[in-house]
Amino acid sequence: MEEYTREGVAENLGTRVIGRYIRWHDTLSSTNDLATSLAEIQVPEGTVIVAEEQTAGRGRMGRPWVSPRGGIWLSVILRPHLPLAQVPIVGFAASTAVARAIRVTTGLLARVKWPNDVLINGRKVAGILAEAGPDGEWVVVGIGINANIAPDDLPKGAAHAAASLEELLGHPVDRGVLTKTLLRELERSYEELSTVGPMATLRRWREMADTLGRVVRVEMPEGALEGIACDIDDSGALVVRLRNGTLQRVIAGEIAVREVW
Ligand code: BT5
Repeated sequence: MEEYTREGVAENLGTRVIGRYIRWHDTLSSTNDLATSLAEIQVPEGTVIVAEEQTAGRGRMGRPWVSPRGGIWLSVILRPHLPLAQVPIVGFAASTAVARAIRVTTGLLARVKWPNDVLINGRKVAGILAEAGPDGEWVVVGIGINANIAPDDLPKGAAHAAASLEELLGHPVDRGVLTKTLLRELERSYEELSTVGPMATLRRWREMADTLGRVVRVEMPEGALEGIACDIDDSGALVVRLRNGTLQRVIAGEIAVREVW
């Protein structure tokens, strides 16, 4: 087992940018809180903040993220030189990196769900919270992976049943190895986005997508709709084909898969 410590993760990491500085904390309110304040004071790109546990972990739209000991809770500070409209693609690059790292480390078939969830057999094992500064000058990518967490310590009644990798594997996952693999995969995804561009990122995301081609119900701030999730467009919006054939772009919302119309 690789030790799950700052030194263990930093040793032979081999990345150029992601993880060149790693800050390790026992307890934080939220790694995204610390990372966003550090991003504002010009801390170098690629700095990673890890916490063994979070007391106020956050999801999207102010939702709580349950983060007890045993999980992987970290944030990465990025300074992407991307047009503002392409900043959301960073979240897609991150979710494909998380899914790949889980696949490589555990052999479990992790898939991505719009916008940035990671599911295994329809159960949520990881979530990503990307928060951008003014003009997209910095982006903090917060990643939560339910690594070694007992089922009783995960939330019940969530939109997607939560699961931990330990529960799905039947044994604990090596968090040191998984975190190293994750940082390497993130570097690869981020470099591809920065050099090749968003189309390459979105192509990878589509290959690992859980929801495309299925009937979904979308809950949005302005109401709900149902249709077939047919694609994501260049800006990362979900394209839904309604029953009458119209295509509708969804920028923010929750999707749930339905078996039938
Ligand atoms: C997310 O939000 O999925 C983004 C989660 C990001 C967490 C990381 S941990 C490191 C960094 N620091 C932070 O404070 N956050 C990031 P969303 O799609 O809004 O999902 C939130 C919903 O998932 C909640 O309303 C619950 O229903 C459910 N949930 C909460 N904790 C969970 C967990 N540990 N596993 C699975 N589902 C969970």
